[in-house]
Amino acid sequence: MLSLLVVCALVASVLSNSEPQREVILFDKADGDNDGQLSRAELDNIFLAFDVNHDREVTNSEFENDWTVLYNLGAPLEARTLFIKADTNDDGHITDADLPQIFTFFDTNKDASISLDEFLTQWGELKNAPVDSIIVPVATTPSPEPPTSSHTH
Ligand SMILES: [Ca+2]
Ligand SMILES: [Ca+2]
Ligand SMILES: [Ca+2]
Repeated sequence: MLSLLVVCALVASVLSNSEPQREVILFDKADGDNDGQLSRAELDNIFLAFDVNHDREVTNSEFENDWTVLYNLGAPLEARTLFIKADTNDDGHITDADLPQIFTFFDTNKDASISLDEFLTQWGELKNAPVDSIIVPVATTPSPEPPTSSHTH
């Protein structure tokens, strides 16, 4: 009951601030146990929330669509920038393989949890980096071979 009161007080204090930043909202959503820190699992949830078909792979289009439409977090360009950076091994998907590096990126003081300060600072770094400094991998979507139909009537 006491912890519930604390949570209510926290929520009230957040709400009383004028227009909390989107990043703060995102952080609060991800902080499942409301301790003001993101654990590895909690950070993972941010990214896996974009995995609409639950195959534990987030594609660029899933990310961009969810970013702009579902969660209304910002512009498509911003989504693309974040995606390219979050895809640390440049294989075109955000998967479990990328998450340790993402966590390391945010946890600047290496105490195995991400504070709101760390999150906001590093998030700003991600967003403000010029996009054209990022090498965009060429999309290698294989064009489906037309079926060789042995069409005899
Ligand atoms: Ca937490
Ligand atoms: Ca990847
Ligand atoms: Ca930390």
